[in-house]
Amino acid sequence: MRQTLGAVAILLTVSAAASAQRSTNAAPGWFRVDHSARTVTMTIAAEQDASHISWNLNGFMNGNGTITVPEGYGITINFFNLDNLAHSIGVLEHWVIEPSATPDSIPAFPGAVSSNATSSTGATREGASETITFVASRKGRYVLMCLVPSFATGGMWINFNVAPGREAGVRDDR
Ligand SMILES: [Cu+2]
Repeated sequence: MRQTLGAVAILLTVSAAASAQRSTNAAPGWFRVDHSARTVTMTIAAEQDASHISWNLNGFMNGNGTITVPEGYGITINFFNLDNLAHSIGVLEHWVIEPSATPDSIPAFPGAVSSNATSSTGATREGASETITFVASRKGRYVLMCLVPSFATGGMWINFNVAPGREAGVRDDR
């Protein structure tokens, strides 16, 4: 398991450097789209940033990144917790004004939330991983976030768009 997590950390570091361009969709190493199979597979890590102050998802936080997937595609999110607290992952309806400190655990699509997602003790633990799969069946604006209370308000959320057509990628607004 340690070797697996180490490989993920290296992959994320390399892909972050390679996708430094701003405000355009990119396909970093942790994001794979297969248009013939109509699937998108991504690796998302919960971790601390370089200053070890804030929580983030693949280095993104507070909506400064946007994942776009095509409507109707099967989505697989391989979630790794590289932090020392329990974290979770889920796709929820986009909030109207600001993130909630106590989000509900109702995903936007069946299956689009990790287990015990709102529990600060029962969510995905340090060093653990979980895979969620769902069909992005409705176009629209959603959020990919940690559902542990107060973590989204602490930064652990990014935008998750389901677009009509074949648009797919990751936009970096950091
Ligand atoms: Cu979290």
